[in-house]
Amino acid sequence: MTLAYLGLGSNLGDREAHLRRGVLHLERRAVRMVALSAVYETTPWGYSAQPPFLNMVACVQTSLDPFGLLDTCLAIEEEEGRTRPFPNAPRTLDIDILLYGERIIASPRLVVPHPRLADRAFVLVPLCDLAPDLVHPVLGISLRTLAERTGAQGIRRWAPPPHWQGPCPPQG
Ligand code: PH2
Ligand code: MG
Ligand code: MG
Repeated sequence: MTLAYLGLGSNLGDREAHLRRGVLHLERRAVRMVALSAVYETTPWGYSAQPPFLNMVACVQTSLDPFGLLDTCLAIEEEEGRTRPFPNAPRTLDIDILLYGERIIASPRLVVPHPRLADRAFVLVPLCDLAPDLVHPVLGISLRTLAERTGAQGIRRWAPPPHWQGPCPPQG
């Protein structure tokens, strides 16, 4: 079993429902929730002509290997109706592997730690709710320090850490 951190984001449709259903779907697929961050409303990073995001981070324990976990995340995104008309397009649900134990992976399909983790306040701020003292396995710098370096701009706490349980509600 490995402890991993997943970043969830949504900026289309019922954003909170997509995050919630993402968490509930993960729990049905060999992924046990250990802790959820608060939910943050965040200014779009990169392609900015799109609606604001809700972002959060889940700490999970899983028996899936990193590529199995990646396939699981992609399958759940698809179930939530995600389409990919162009890079960084608005999306119903995005689930990214941020960290997978201490593993460092650089393959064409998957790079872990997430390659843009250190630049992204929308990931680092919720990550610091859960593991501020964790050290980035490549950079050797704590997540707290990385978060401080971003200035944490455009990040607004939107809701406390949720307690989502039970059956996955129907989409719609
Ligand atoms: N995801 C991106 C690009 N930009 N900006 C915010 N605020 N939140 C995101 O989740 C996000 C983004 C690519 O995955
Ligand atoms: Mg992403
Ligand atoms: Mg993604």
